[in-house]
Amino acid sequence: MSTVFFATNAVADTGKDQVRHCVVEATPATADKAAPQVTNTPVCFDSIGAGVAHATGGAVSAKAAAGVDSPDELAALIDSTGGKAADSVVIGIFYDSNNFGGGAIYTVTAAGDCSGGQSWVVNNVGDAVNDDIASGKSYSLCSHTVWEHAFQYGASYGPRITSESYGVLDEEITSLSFAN
Ligand SMILES: [Ca+2]
Repeated sequence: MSTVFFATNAVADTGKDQVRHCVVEATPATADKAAPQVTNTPVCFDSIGAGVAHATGGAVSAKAAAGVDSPDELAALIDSTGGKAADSVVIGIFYDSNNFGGGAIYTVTAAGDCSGGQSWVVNNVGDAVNDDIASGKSYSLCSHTVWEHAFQYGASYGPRITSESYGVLDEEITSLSFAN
């Protein structure tokens, strides 16, 4: 299992309920699963605002995002940046419950969007949100597929641009993939 590291100002996780939002940088998908795989470690925060500020490289300030508590507000904030961050784009936002409820708990960024056949993976979502995600939206020309196990193994659901539920994979999701 991977270790989750906490950024300065973040409150240490004492249980899944404590973490409000984790952010991870997706890695380029590789055609050969036997090739060496990179698993980026999520950075977790105790508020959506801090997480969104980190995810957008400051394009959305923590102050602007601090009061955001609904998916619509969060999406509007991300849209206001055109999906842009300092050196990456937001390609996915995931929620604790079905129908984008229960709070946005996970943001995925990448070095670019899903145009031109570019695809991205999160090989392991990390301990803080493992088997916890239950709905999600993708951005930046991406659709997303969710997977039961790490490294895109096991059962899958998708691709979907937006998914209010993942059926039997709700709260079973351990890895993600993104493509146009
Ligand atoms: Ca799983």
